This record gives sequence, C-alpha cells and structure tokens, in this order.
Amino acid sequence: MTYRVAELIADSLMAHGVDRAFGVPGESFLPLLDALHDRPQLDLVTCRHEGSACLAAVADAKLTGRASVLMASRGPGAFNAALGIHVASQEAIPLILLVGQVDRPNLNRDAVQEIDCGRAFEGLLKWSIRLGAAAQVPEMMARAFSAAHTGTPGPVAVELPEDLLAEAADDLAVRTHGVAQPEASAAAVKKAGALLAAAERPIVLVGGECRSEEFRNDLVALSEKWNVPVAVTNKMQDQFPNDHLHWIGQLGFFTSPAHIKIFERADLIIAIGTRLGDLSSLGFEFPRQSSPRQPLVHVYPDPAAIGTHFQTDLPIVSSSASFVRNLLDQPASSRERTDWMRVVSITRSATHGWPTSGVPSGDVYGHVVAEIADHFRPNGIVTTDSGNFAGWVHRIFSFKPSGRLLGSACGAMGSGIPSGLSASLRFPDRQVIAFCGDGGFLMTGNELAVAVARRLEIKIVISNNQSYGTIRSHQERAFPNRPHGTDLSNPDFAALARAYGAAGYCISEARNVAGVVAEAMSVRGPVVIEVRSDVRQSLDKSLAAVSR
Ligand SMILES: Cc1ncc(C[n+]2csc(CCOP(=O)(O)OP(=O)(O)O)c2C)c(N)n1
Repeated sequence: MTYRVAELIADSLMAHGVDRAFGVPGESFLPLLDALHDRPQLDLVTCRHEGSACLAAVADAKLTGRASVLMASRGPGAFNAALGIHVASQEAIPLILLVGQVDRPNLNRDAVQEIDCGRAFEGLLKWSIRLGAAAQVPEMMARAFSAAHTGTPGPVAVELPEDLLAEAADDLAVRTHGVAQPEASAAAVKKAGALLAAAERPIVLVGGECRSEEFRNDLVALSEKWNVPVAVTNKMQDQFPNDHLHWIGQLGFFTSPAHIKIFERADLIIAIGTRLGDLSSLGFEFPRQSSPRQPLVHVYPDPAAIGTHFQTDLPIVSSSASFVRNLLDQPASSRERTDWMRVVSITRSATHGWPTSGVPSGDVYGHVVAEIADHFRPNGIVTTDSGNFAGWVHRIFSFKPSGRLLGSACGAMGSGIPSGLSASLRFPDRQVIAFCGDGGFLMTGNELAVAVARRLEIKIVISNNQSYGTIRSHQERAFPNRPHGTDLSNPDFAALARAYGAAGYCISEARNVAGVVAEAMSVRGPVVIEVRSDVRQSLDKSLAAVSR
C-alpha cells in the first residue's frame, strides 16, 4: 500500500508529541482524516465551530506545554478559527494550524474558499508555509513545530493542498528538529542574586511562559530561600500557592488599589516568563521609568521581548524554568525584610481569600462561587471566560501548585467552555469547573454537545445577568445612566443544557445555593448551573475595581 503525504503529516504530528487535535472537518483535507482513521493514538476532537476548536487547542497547549494542533478547512474554517489564532498570538501559545487548501493547479485562480493564510493572518502568525511538494514535508513540518516553540511561542500555519495530501511519500520519513532552550550564563544568574540580596523591597513577577508543577514548586522554594514575595500576571493565579505568606496576588483587570501601592513601593522587580505587556505592567507604569526608577531584571526566552517597553538593568535570555532552577542553586543571602513582608501580608488579606461573609447577601452569584470553592479539590481545574463574573472567582478561589486556572489572559470571550473541554479531556479524573457569563456562554457554549458526546466531567456555571455586564459597567463609568447595546435576552440555560443531554440546574435565591450546588457537584457527566444574577451587583464590584 502506498504511504501518502497525509500519513506522513499524521506521523509527523505524533513524532512531535501530538496525541490530540481539535477541529472541524473539511473536504479539503479528507486524506488527512483518512490517515487519522488508522491512528487512534491521535485523538481528533471534532468541534462545532473552528473558533472554539482553536480556543480548546490553545487551552490544551497551556496544559501540556507542547504545541497543540487545530485542523480547519480552507477559507471559512480558517477564518472561523481567527479568534483562537489571535489568543495564541497574544498569550504566546505554541499552536499549529493545519489548513486544507485547494489543489495546487488551482492556486492563485480565486478557486472557491482559497485562502492565503500568511496574508490573512499577517501579524499574528510566527511563520506560515504552503506545502508544495512531498519532499519538503518532513523538513517543513519539523520547522513548523520549532517556529511555534522558539523564542516567544505562537501560532504557525501549514497549508495543505488537497492533491498533495494524496500524493505518494513512500521514500520519506518524519523529522524532528528540536527547540533551543536558552539558559542564563552563570555570571548573569550571580548578578541577579546580588541584586536580589541587596534589595529591601523586591518583587518577583511571574508570567505564564512555564506552567509546570515542577516549575511552580521551584518558584516556592526560590521565594522561601531568598525571602522574596511573588506576584503573577493576569489570570496566572495558579502559578503560586494562594495561601502562601509570600503570595501578593495578580496584576490585571482586577488589580486592587492596595496592590498598586505595593508595586509602587518595590525597589527591585524580577520579571520572569512575561513580556511585560500593558496588563502585566499596570498599563506600562510598573516598573516605574521616572525617578526614582524601579530597577528591572527581565528574564524571557526571546531577546526581542526584553528591553522593548522598559529600561532593563539586567536582561536575561532564558526560559523561566532554568533561570529559577539556576538561581535556586546559588547560595542565598536572605534578608529579613520584616516590614516589607508585613505590607505584603496586609495587601494579600485585603484583596484575596475573601471569606464567604464578605459576599453581599443579595449577590446570589457570589454565594454560588463561594459554595463551589468549598467543593473545589486541590488538583481541580478552573476555567474562566472573560467578564465581570470572573471577579468573584479570582477573589474567592485559592489555588495550590497542583491546581490549575485556565483563563483568557488577553480577555477574549468564548474561552471558558473550550478550555473546560480540553481540561476534562486531558485530565478525565480531575474536577473541572468552567465559569462563564451569559454573553460568553452563548459564544462557544455549543461545544456542550462535544462534552455530552464524550461524557466529560465538566461543571459549567453561568452568571446570567442578562447583560454584557462588563461593557455595561464601563458604560456606567463613562456615560452614566445611558446603557446601550448591552442588554441580553437569554434562553432558559438549564433547559438548554438538558436539551443537549447535560444536567441543568438554575439558582435564583441565596437560600437554595448550598443544596443545589451540592447536588450539581455530585452528578456525573456535564452539568450546567445557571445563576440568575443581578447586573447591578457586578456593576458595583467592577466600578470598585476600575476606579483605581
Ligand atoms: C470575543 C470578544 N468580544 C467582545 C469582547 C468585549 N467584552 C469584554 S467583556 C464583555 C461582556 C461579557 O459579558 P458576559 O459574558 O455576560 O459576562 P459579564 O461581564 O456580564 O459578567 C464584552 C462584550 C471581548 N472581550 N471578547
């Protein structure tokens, strides 16, 4: 039997550690689907929209640390996937897009659904290639993976002309090229240690470049050995144990005035695994560039991401994991920093670990989040869509290194359900809870069909405030009492869930919270808990958050 290019591509994926791909099938890559038919080791998750499939792939890459794969048909499929491509680019997630393409003889002839991915997604993709001949497939597939991972990770597109997929590839074999792991020089690590030892009020700021449990444990050890508090960038709350004395909190949409003060007082910032974009730097104001300037040690695997926005005292091109490990190996001259740690502790207790009693009695949704947090297991996985409803999740949930939070760091709506899908597929035995607003749920909630088909253990909580509440709160701030275009009229979500074949619950009163949550959490398979929330509650909360 002839070995075809489609099979070579499938084998190349597996050689790069791909055991799952997401997508929507298309006539443009039938031979690839056929190749997967004989390769059950590679699980193809067929979704209901390429946008959510792509977001699910992004979430899977966050969970595994490896490039994930999206398969989409040409024009319509690729453009539907655009949201996930944008998110992968914004959040530096390695992603391989396999896009079916028209036959080679018809390229550049305006054939139906023809797309030029390189041009269509220019500025988002790290690299793109239109495969033109069988002989180049092994090298180009290997290069796609290297490009997705190297430096600042990101999305790469590989266009697959339909006729090429069916071509013979008998004399070809897969290749893997590997990825350079940049490591700091011993001198640079020593210098970082010296700066840290001399600082009175240092802060380590950690992004999402590495998310492994091993790295997180190393981070705790580093923080304790050097007696330095740790903050994280937006939606990275699971990177450091939230009950640790050295935990400060996260920068991002929900940064409190108390947090802002503590960042202003720091006399050294060691930023690890973050590109220090606007959300990670309080709108480019932290580290302060005006006098007195805050010294910055910036550690990132891509030299192009260092020294871009901030004067950098010690630029270090390194992966987060190896830098933290190397600094751990240095002899530490730990300082007491008693006053500094007291300020950290006051800030932390003011803004994190809210007791249930801190939730206003009328805020039913806040009580539901608190109740679910009581059921949350240490190795559970929380996913969040984007919106005001996530405020309570960040305040109430407490993460340990064994737990996971998958949120959209760049604030794209629609990621909650696809991320939950990925989490549940990757870790079928772990608790997975997805929080969404009514707006976000109806963007990608159709993937509930996939959750039901695969009997996934996923609990979905929808805050139904009949509003694009976040935008409404921005409107109230900018144009008081003139809401426009933000009201929503919704289906009965619990009934909708049942129509999909999931269990559906609805909570509208505080007195029902404990009973319904307990029952819903004990049900096997996908469960939807709709919470009838009041948009005015989230307005109050978000106004407090944005009035910083
Ligand atoms: C894909 C996408 N579209 C639009 C926005 C702008 N946006 C940010 S939050 C938000 C409203 C979220 O509403 P909902 O999901 O109901 O949550 P709520 O804020 O009401 O808690 C919108 C429209 C976005 N971030 N992402």
